[in-house]
Amino acid sequence: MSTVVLVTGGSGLVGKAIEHVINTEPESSRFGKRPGEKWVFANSTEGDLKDPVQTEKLFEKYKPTHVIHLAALVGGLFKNMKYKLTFLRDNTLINDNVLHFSHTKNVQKVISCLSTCVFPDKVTYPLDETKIHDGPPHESNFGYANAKRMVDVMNHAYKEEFGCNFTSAIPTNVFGPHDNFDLEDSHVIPGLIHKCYRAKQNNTPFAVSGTGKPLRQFIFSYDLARLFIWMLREYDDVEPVILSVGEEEEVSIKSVADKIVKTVGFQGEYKFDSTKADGQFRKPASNKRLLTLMSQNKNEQQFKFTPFDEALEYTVKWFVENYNKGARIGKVA
Ligand code: NAP
Ligand code: GFB
Repeated sequence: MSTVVLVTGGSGLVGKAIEHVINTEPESSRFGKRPGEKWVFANSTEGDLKDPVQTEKLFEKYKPTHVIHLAALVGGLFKNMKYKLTFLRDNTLINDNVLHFSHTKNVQKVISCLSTCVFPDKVTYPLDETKIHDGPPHESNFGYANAKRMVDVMNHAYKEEFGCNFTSAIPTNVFGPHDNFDLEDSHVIPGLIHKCYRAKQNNTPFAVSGTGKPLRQFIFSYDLARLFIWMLREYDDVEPVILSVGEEEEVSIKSVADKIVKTVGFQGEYKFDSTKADGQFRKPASNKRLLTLMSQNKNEQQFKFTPFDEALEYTVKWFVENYNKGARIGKVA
């Protein structure tokens, strides 16, 4: 039987990265396409996954054997703070429909995408896969985080009642080409790249939201894409896997902003707007389980993450080259 991999959310940051990797890695290599395999990258124009009728039609159209489920209402700290119910409801509906039709249409395997913000706010660090349900998530994104947490609960319930092979991946903050570079609603790296670029163009100050003190771990979207493909090929357990760089790679927002200033080549006034929220102070996650699992395959080399500075330079270059050619820059005054 042939393999059809349906990637929901295929037009987004992570979906585009998986498409890039699957089309550029050597065929049949660890992260490359396999013979006879068909990959489908669906976006919302193919069907609104909040709607069960449209979701069922998508599954009937492509008859996927495997699903990488990325589609979600996504946004940075400020969008999450503004639309808590919408994040909760839209993502709950999307996830319920995708898992329900994956089950009823006999999909062999589903990997759904969570986020390290699903973890409790008050918890011992580093985060690991055992701690997801140990307390409430940070209040800034409790709508999104609770909807995403429920995927792990559903995965276990689908396994226990129906024997489904559903699991989840938990990435840290992601960045790369095809990100959402909107000035208000985006995540910090694409938001600051766009703000810094505009400050340079317009000779205006570059304002970073918050104090710059919070810490984050960032993963380059192409690295994350490889890890999703690894999970699809080599991981068959319901328990989630954190997909992250090492704990020692945690960086402050200020240091990220400094690097963006340097990479964009901005030389004007640069300031922090501490009237704006900082969000969760930190959420360092351990990638120990990921590296242990990946190293079980003795035929393959150890996974190498792209150095942060290199990935940031690549992303800034992509943004500048695509600014007038379809990059998601949102509304610009
Ligand atoms: P993104 O760039 O905003 O892309 C979202 C994707 O979901 C798009 O393809 C979008 O389609 C699709 N989508 C949204 N609502 C939909 C709906 N109702 N029906 C069908 N498709 C819908 O997001 P991303 O950053 O790639 O995120 C991918 C996954 O990674 C998400 O599950 C997210 O929660 C997770 N994640 C992201 C980050 C991060 O830092 N970005 C961190 C951790 C986890 P259209 O293009 O047609 O709107
Ligand atoms: O990427 P971000 O929004 O995600 O980063 P979170 C927020 C941090 O960057 C805060 C600072 O400390 C902000 O004060 N920051 C500085 C900015 N300038 C900006 C800017 O221009 N835009 C943004 N967005 N932040 C999101 C969650 O949290 O991370 C989501 O809300 C999701 O649910 C995602 O899980 C991965 O790490 O704070």
